[in-house]
Amino acid sequence: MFGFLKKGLKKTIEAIQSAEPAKRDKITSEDLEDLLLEADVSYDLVEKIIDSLPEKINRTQLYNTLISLFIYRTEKIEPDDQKPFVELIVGVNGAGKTTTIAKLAQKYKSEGKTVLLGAADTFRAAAIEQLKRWGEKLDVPIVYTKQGHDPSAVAYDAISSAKAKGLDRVIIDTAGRLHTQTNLAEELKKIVRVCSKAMEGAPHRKILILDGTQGNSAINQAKAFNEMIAIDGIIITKLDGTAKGGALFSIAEELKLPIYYVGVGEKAEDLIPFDPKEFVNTILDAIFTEESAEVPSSGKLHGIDVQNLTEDQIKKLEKLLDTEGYDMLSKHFVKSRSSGETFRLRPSAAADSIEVVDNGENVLKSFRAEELAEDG
Ligand SMILES: Nc1nc2c(ncn2[C@@H]2O[C@H](COP(=O)(O)OP(=O)(O)OP(=O)(O)O)[C@@H](O)[C@H]2O)c(=O)[nH]1
Ligand SMILES: [Mg+2]
Repeated sequence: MFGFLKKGLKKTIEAIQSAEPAKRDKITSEDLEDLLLEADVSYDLVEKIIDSLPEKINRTQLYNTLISLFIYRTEKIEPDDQKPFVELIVGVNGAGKTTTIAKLAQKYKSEGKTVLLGAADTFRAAAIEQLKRWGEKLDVPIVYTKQGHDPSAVAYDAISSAKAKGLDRVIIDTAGRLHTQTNLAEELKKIVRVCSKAMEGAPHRKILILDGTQGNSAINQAKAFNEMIAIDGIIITKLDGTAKGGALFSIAEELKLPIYYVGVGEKAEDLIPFDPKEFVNTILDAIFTEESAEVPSSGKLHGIDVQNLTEDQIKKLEKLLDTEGYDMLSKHFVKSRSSGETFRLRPSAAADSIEVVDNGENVLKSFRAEELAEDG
């Protein structure tokens, strides 16, 4: 698996290296700004990153800043609790939904799970055919109907069939485009409702597929889908075909949703679990001479996973920061109300706290982890 992501990020790495060809042990904030923009990190985020770092930045400092962008809340979902575990796949047309479904099916099969596909993209006949071909190729059963028929009925039948057969997983394909956006929203909401009628709690995971070649412009699209049906997580496709890999930073920070996998090719095996550490280190390898950075511990402080704060803990942190004169800009950055400066939030396992640090890595304020405890 190692090196897989590096291959998928080839074009992004080339873009970074074309902006800043020479590797070094420290990078100036000006050069960093150029290469982040080149990799399609959004302008707003680049500004925040630069403001929170010193003039000359080493690998550890940049690692800490970039990794913190992936502190999103991930609901713990235990697929094996539910049988079948139902996943609904949504996204605009051409994003890579059907291909990703094939990749997921292949992955689950290789883990010894039984899988059934639901062809609820009944908008185009070709869509049903495409999923059927994948089903045959991967030897996975598929529930489908004729073009133009009710997609919700397909979802219902797929779940019922998997229940009757005692299968482990159901993956449901949907249409990316209907006649209008309102039609699409209504259709998706209906599919979700009908899934829960077929099985309580279904769909267990609503996954949005984003086309990686769209970079940052995929963010608004994602927000629209999130408003329609509350997405659980994201898969980003076609990372192999784009220099815009840096957009993953802005996507993670803007949407506050986990990225489950990334697609790095057209074949069924070209899907890799997204590991923020590997992602950040792959980018940093293109910039710094230093081989690896000191990695901050992501251990649990007082039972609080500082890399993965709950909404409740974030609210508490926000209140504490407010009392101290800071406004929380996101889960990773704060702004001082008195000076207007932007600072970074840093989890510190050593100090058992979450710290506000300036661009010289000086700790301005520190909040003990226990202050964020659920009923503390
Ligand atoms: N290079 C590359 N191509 C991909 C990847 N994922 C999907 N594709 C290609 O993108 C194109 C569109 O993929 P589909 O899976 O048909 O997309 P879709 O979202 O189902 O599209 P509609 O059914 O039209 O809504 C196909 O040519 C895929 O082979 C990827 O990770 N890398
Ligand atoms: Mg499709």
